[in-house]
Order: sequence, then structure tokens, then C-alpha cells
Amino acid sequence: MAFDIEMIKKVYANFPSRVEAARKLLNRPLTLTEKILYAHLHQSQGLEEFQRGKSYVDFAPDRVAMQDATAQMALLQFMQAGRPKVAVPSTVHCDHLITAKDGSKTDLSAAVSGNKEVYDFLASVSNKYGIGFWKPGAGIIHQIVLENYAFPGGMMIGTDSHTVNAGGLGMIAIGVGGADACDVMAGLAWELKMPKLIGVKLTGKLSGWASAKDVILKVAGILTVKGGTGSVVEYFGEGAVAMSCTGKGTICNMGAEIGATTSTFGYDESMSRYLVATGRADVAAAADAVKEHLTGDAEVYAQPEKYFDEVIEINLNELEPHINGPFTPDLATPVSKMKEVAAANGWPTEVKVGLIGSCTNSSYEDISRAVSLAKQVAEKDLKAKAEFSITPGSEQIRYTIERDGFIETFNKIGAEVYANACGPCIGMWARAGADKKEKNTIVHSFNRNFAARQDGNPNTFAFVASPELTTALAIAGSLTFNPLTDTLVNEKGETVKLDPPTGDELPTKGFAVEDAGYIAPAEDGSNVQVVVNPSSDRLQLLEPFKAWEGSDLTGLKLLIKAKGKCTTDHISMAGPWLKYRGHLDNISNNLLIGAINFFNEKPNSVKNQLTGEYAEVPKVQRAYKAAGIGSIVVGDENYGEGSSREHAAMEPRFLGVRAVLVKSFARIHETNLKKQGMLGLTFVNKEDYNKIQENDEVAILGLTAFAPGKNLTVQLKHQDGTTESFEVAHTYNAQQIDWFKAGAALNIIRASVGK
Ligand code: MIC
Ligand code: SF4
Repeated sequence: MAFDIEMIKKVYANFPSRVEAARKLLNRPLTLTEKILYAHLHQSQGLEEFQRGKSYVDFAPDRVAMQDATAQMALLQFMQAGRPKVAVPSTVHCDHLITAKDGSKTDLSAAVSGNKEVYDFLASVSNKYGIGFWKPGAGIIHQIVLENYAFPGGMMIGTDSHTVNAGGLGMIAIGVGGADACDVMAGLAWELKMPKLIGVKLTGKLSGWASAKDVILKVAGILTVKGGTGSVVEYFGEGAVAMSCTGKGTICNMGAEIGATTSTFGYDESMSRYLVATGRADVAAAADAVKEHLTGDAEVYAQPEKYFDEVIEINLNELEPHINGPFTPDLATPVSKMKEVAAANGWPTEVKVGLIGSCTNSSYEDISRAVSLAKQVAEKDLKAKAEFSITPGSEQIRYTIERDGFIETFNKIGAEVYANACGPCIGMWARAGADKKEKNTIVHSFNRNFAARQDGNPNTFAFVASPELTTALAIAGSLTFNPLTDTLVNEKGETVKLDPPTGDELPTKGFAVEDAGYIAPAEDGSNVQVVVNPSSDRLQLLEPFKAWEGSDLTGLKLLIKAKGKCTTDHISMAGPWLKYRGHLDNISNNLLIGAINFFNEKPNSVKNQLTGEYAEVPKVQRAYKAAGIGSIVVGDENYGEGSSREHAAMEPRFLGVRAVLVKSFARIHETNLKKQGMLGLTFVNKEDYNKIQENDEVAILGLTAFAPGKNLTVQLKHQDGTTESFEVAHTYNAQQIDWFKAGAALNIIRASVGK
């Protein structure tokens, strides 16, 4: 039986009437996205026609998921909300804190002892507040959610940007910061700007080397890392229906890389097969009973241009495998062009390591297709040239692929099987020699490839490809190998060609697992004690942020003017820093250390305006804080791209940065800034970015009349005594302005508990 089946049945019981009401109001056919959104309005939110890209709407998500690296902060906040139990089904997943080094068993036990304090904290908070707990080794949050919790037509939020993975099972699943999760767990509404809609019509059918991953690699190339911002991407068409449910999951997962709010697919037989195979025939039956509501209306898919803001069409019959990268997931190169493109750019072409798995590509289908290539190594007397590793997405997947002999085959090509966890995907990879910072190439089937993300080496050129192509490139040891046309020379000196990958969508013998790794919470957790040691360097209880002083912000120092890409990995690096995710003071020592200073083109070197000397960003900011001086961060386009980690907003807030002024924001980061009481502003005129000088003193004017839709003014006082001013925009609504005034959204919840 599925978890929380009663909740799911309740959603389905109300679904048809809610969809009907929305259809009547809008007086037109509906997309799937609209159906799910309108069926999940919060009880305090009246039904009206919401303006896409404009109206803020209050929603009531069905569930919340949190992973360990973000759950610590989410739950530290929840503990202050003063509620006895979570208001909606919620889960915690221990997956981000396991370093991949010597193989799964050793690595897992090292993590269990090394992170004991954090795991104990998460387990006891979960137990106390009624949250399901998935222990270390159980698997990666998004795979566990897909296998156990996702359901067609549902709506969930999760403290991880790849929560969107659950769109593969027809959900609207959205990545958020911990403060948002805290609100929903406290029973409050969850606010989102009504998204715009991008329709992707998939015609034809995948075959041969092309996989679901290539669909999203191509879409990323079309839309770029910011093209999906503020939009939900809805996939449909014969190609969508013909694809496996887990393939759909991969596509939705990487929708995070185009900045999309989320992505989704209509309910179809692939989803029902997956539900049944993962022990949820009850959910499949319940979904079948309302299935016409769990997909877009036929008129919409027949004339998509009429109903979506943008439509993209991809013919899967012609889709070529792609390789995206380096350093950004949207630089898409079809496999047949890689020779030219790599040569033109001078990319190192020898593949040193191929890595498969992660939350993006860990399905049975993925692994079975990759193994069909690994098998050919022995059959064709080849030798895999590159190192190879697998991080299975869940214990259920790992157990099943071991039973079916896949791990043995991978071992034969020298593969390392790491723990069921994020591992190398998030820099938890003790890669031998990475500290030498040598230029080298790796290929992986994960989703992000920002500089230094996987192994901490900024000179590692990381490329993203499907698991099957990753395997082929690792066998060939070359980035420019095109398995569709090229041959390899085997150990006997013969010329051989790899056969296209084949695999099974689902295990013919069914999934199996001995201990899936789930721990249910206590029925009544009121007596459970949550202990945080005051001298811990891993966990720290939160102190409320100070309320706004009621006047304009003046005398701010420029902390950094960041140049170019500034993702959440640049603002609050992961890898070794993950261990401080529950300790705001300690993790603040990584503030913006990856961002490039516009004025000297260096990372982690900014001018301390009090001394005139250059020093590390966190050090300079701590000096301003000690002197009681506020500061401002200036950034480029799509600032805060990537992760949902609210540390990227809490650290500057904690250290006394007052505002972040950029050309444009990534959605989750902008909301995180607002939630933490920070000012997130954008240049009205993007060229004004050029006016900011290194020694500027900055004032933000107009705050006493801070109102929705009304621009503020930034005044620069340059070192030579001249001043200049320009307008800056913001997207704060009335409630968000209250968060700013109160010092943080949480201060408002806290105050309401006291009443
Ligand atoms: C990621 O893929 O970058 C992460 C690590 O999963 C993050 C969450 C985090 O920073 O803890 C994400 O995608 O939100
Ligand atoms: Fe973990 Fe990587 Fe997935 Fe993020 S993208 S949840 S780090 S596996």
C-alpha cells in the first residue's frame, strides 16, 4: 500500500469539481498545469482568473520533502514556529552528506559516524514532529519520492531544486527554500506567482542511442539556463506517452537547469505501470478513476499555441544524443558535432572518468541500458579507458540491479559503486589528485556541471550526457567518440563498433529490497527531546534577524560586484561546506567565495573599504559587520541560479549585507532573499551595472514608501565625491514587504504563535 493513501484519495475526491470550476471560470479548455494548480488553491485563496506571470496565488501543497543538507535549516526554523506536528505529510532524506571515496559500505559507515550529530538531530526532530525519516544509505530524495510518494495530479514542494523530478509522475513539484517548507509544514499557505506556461510537444519516438536525457539536454540548449524562469514546462504528444515514467522524471529533473518553476507530464500508462511496479496499485487505481482530469484537455494539445505562452516541438525520431557543457548545463552539442566544437574551443578531450547515477538518471531503465554497453566490453575484447562509477538513486534500485547481475558487469569494467547518495554530483567526491587542479575532462549523467562542482577542481571540464552515452565515452576514453558512427580498436587490434544500448523499462522480476531505510515517526512525539549542543560546530539554534530600522539604507559599502555567472554554488559552495549547513555562523565563512570580483577578476578577493586592503569576501564582510556598517552585493544575470539552498540568502543576511542588486534573479533565490528579510533588487536599466565602482558608498532610497510595483532609488557616492542615482525595480508584494519590515518571514510566524 502506498504511503498517505487517504490523503491521495482526498485529493482525487475533490479534483474533478475543482477542475470543473476552474474550466467554467476561465471558459476554455485547460492545460494539466492549470488543472493541478487550480485544484490546489489554499482555502484562504478565492477562485479567480489569475494572471500568468503577474498574480501571486496562495496554494496548499499536498506534501513536503527535505534533504539533509537543507532540512537542518528548514527544521531549525520549523522548531521556532511553535507547532506540535507538521500539517502535511513530510519526509527527510539523508543523502547529501556521504562522501564517495572507497566504495559504498566504507563510505556509508564513515558518513554515519562523521555526521552522527546531524543525523541524530534530523532523526529526533522528524520523530518529534511526525516526519518520515529516510536514513543514510536509503537513497537520494528525488528517487525515493518518485518510488514512494509522487502521485499524478498532486502538488508538492521540497527543499531542493530538483524536487521537480516528481513531474515524471504527473505532479506539480517545486523546489523551495527551507522557510517556504516551514510555512507549509506549519499549515500556512504557500505563495507562488502564477507561472507562465511553456508547452513542449514531443512527436515521434525515442530509439537507438537517443534517450529521455537528450530531450532535456536539447531543451536546455534551446531555452538556456534562464529561459524557463517563471514558467512551468508541460510535455505532451505521442513521444511523451511512449516514453517511460522514469524517463519523464529525468526530463523534469533537469528542468531545474533551465530555471523552470517545474515541469510535468499528463497521466498515462507508463505512470500506471510504474506505480504498480513500485507497489502502488492503489494509487494507480485511484488515478485511473479520475484520469481525464490528470492530463491536459485534448483541445489544448491539438492547438497548443492557443493555450501556452510558448511552444517548442521536438521530433524524437530525429533527436541526436547530446553532450552539454563544460561549466554550464545549457551548452548543448550534438554528439556528431563534438569533434569540431571541442577542437574549436580547445577542450581537453581525453575522458578521465565517467560517472552515472544520481537523482537524475538512476532508473532501472537507465542502468540496464548502460549495462548493455558495459557488457560489450568483454564481448568485444575491449578495455574501458576511463575510470567509471555508479551512484544508485535508492537502495531499492541498488538491490534490484545487484540481483539482476548489473553490478557484477560494471565491476568487470573496473567500476566503483558508491553509496546510494548524491556523492560526486554535489562535490562529495574524494577524487584522488583533484587538489593538483589539473585540466581534465569528466562526463557524467548528473544535471549540473558548474565549475568545481564535482571534485572541487575548477579546471575539471565536466560534461553532462545520458548514462548510456557516458558509458560509451568512458569505454572509448574520448569526448569526441561518436558511438553512432565511430569504431574502436580492441585488445586484439580489431576494429569494433558498439551496438546501440538496449534495456528494460522496469525489472521483469520486479523490484526488490531488504531494508529500504525508512523510519516512521512516533504517533505522539510530544515527549521526544531535540538536543542541540551549544558548543557544536555543526548545529546552531537560530537567533531571529533584526527588524528593519524604519529608514532608508545609507552608507552601505560595496562588498562585491560579481562578474558573470554567480550560481548558488558560487554564493554558498557545497562539497566540504555541506557539513556546516546546520550552523549559520560557520557556514557564513563560505559567503561568495566562488564569485568573481568584477574589479580584479579574482574569486574571493575583495577590497575592504575600511583598510583599502584586499581580503576574502567573508572576512571583509565580517569587518563591516563588526564596524556596524551595512553592505550591498551587486550581481549579473540569473543571479542565484541552481540550488534551493537558503544559506545563500541567510549568510549575507546574517553577516549584515542589506541588499542584493542584480540584472536578474533565479526564482528560488529571489524568494529566499525575501523570506529572510533581505532586499533583492534589479536594475531597471541593465547598463547601470557599469556605474558601480569599487569604492562606492551606496544608499537605497524610497523604503519608507516601499510599495508593490513602485521602484526604489539607488544612489552611488563615488570616491571622487561625485554622486549618481538610478532606479531599481523589485517584485515584493504587500506580504513580502511585511517580511522585509519584520526582518524575516519567520519573525511574523513567531509573533503569531505568541498571540
Ligand atoms: C544541488 O543539486 O545543487 C543540491 C545540492 O541538491 C541543491 C540543494 C542544496 O544545496 O542542498 C539543490 O539543487 O537545491
Ligand atoms: Fe543530489 Fe545531485 Fe540530485 Fe542535487 S542534483 S539532489 S546533489 S544527486
